[in-house]
Amino acid sequence: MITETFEEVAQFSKEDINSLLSHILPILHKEPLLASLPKTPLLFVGDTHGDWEATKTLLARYWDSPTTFVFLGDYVDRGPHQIENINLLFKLKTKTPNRLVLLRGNHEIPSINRYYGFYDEIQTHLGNLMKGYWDTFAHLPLAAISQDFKIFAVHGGIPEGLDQIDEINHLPREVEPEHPVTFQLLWNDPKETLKGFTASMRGGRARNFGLDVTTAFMNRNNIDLIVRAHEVFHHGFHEFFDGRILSLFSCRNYQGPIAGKALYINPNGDRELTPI
Ligand SMILES: [Mn+2]
Repeated sequence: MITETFEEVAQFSKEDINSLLSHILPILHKEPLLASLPKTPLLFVGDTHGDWEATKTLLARYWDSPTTFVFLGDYVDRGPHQIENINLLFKLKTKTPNRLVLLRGNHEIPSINRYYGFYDEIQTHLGNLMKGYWDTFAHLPLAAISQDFKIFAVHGGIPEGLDQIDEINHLPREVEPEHPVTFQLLWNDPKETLKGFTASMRGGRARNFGLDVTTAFMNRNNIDLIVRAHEVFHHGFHEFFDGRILSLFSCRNYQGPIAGKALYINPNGDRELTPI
């Protein structure tokens, strides 16, 4: 029963977490940075930011079916149960690595954790464990591809300078992402009415990207849909570029209530937005 894992994670000691981090690292290390999704039903989940009730609700709803879960990153910072949220996902990844894919978000980065809360949560409640989390974050996959459903999944968006998506497998595994392609996969945003790539309000090396570069990327990589997260939408989702991109937000509170959504893909490839 998956609820037993929920209860186990809620009781974790510092020693349990140290053990978990030592077990997950070799599993992630041998998996590629571009995850290949199996031909099963898929559930895509957007930012959860410590809303482990949302995470548990979605896991419990689909766990007893042959669904593969694709979490799109941003598990920690900001929300009320960041530690339980990330530990639950890491625990399930170690127990059943083929059941879930945990993409890296821009909040699975040391400089961001120091600013937005996860570092303080860990230091306050558990002491010196951050290196273990940060080493693990560096091994999370940066994107996922479903060849069967022609879906590309990523936390932020398409980056400038990425021609073929399997080039993602050659990116370095960096604790603090410096490679411009890695950085942009985690940080970029689509913008209607824009052409090409332009500077982003998010600063740094983040970019906004337009319909033209999105269409070109999808055509040369044989993609029908890009699923991403990274932006707050109060109905839990937003479509960009005539439905070429679906943005998901799956936590239920973020500076006010959110009607969080996840995306379920059934075996025929039909899409269904599921409330949390
Ligand atoms: Mn984000």
